[in-house]
Amino acid sequence: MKVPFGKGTKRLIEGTIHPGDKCLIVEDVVTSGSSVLETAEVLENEGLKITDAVVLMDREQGGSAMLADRGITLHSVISVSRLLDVLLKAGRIDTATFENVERFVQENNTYVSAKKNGCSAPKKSCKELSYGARAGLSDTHPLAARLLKIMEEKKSNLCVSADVTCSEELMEIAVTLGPLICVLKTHVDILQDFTSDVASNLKELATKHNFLIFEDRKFADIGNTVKHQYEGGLYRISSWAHIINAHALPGPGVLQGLGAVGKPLGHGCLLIAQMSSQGSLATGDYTQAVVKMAEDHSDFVFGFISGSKISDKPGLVHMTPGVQMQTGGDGLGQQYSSPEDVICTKGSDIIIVGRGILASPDRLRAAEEYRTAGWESYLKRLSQAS
Ligand code: S5P
Repeated sequence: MKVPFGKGTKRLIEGTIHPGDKCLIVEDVVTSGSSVLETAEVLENEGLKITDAVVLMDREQGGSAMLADRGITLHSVISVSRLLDVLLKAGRIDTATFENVERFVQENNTYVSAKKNGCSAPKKSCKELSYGARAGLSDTHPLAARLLKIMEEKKSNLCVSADVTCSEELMEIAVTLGPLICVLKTHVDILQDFTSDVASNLKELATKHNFLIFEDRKFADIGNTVKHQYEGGLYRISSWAHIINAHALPGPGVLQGLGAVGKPLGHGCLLIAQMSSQGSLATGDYTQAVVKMAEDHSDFVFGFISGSKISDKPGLVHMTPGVQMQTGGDGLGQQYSSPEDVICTKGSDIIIVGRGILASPDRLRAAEEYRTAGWESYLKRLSQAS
């Protein structure tokens, strides 16, 4: 369609045209959608109406959203994420290949819908907002705003994962590393000696050193059960944790149950959209469905546990576990990426570091190294975007 044919009438479009007729565009592959759009413009100049296009493969790099904003619905036989899912399930590609291609697709999405994001420019020219600027946006959840402000004030996008089994050690971590971190993540159910004093001491230290407490409970049950698990039992999590997380697997009921307890207290929830462990099933269509669930429950969900940035909404916070200076694994399925890769390349906001710091003979020094690495990667990302 781009140049006149060498044969026949040498016109761009051959045959009889009745202005006002509908015309369907058929294409093999759509990436940015520009080729379909160019074709549509030529046809529309001849008086034809274009409302739909059929494509064999949607590479999901912004074409569908761009065409939708221009009134053309794209129908694809298969999408790249569906293809990846099928290949992974059939054992034709491994998890690393799956994740590399998925990341490539996300990072090379060329379009941000004007309707969804209030920005009609191609994604790459949209300005990257600072943590502080995102804190001030009107649709940022108050807890996300508080967290983003802490990050800006303390120049820290480091969350320490305090996976220890003794409460004295937990307190020592909070006292020593508190000034360097934006979030302290706990697994309270691995403590051998939990008492309510642990919770109240943690709360005091969080106020003193200006960090938030995140209980990594990974709720994943029906609404009524998670409501009890969050509010009651031995740990009374809702009385001391600012942040919790949940799997989206049970459906929105899990958020209704948790929200009934957490919302009146001003707490917030992260949805687990991807996991750092090898062979995780939280990929592709599942991850996309989690993003939608988060966006539909923005009065309680303020972000994600994910390997990379998966939503363009600047009010949502992305927290990434599986971080160490040395990439590799732990022999039990954990997979590590570096702070620079997570923050700068994958566009996440917060690094979650456990054994990278806890296993060091000098935890304070290690935490400072991770804080610096995370913060410098964030500054690099900002400077690359401007
Ligand atoms: O996908 C995930 C999600 C989480 S919250 N992968 C994870 O590793 N985590 C948690 O992050 C995990 O439960 C642990 O508390 C921490 C990672 O610890 P590390 O020692 O491997 O850094």
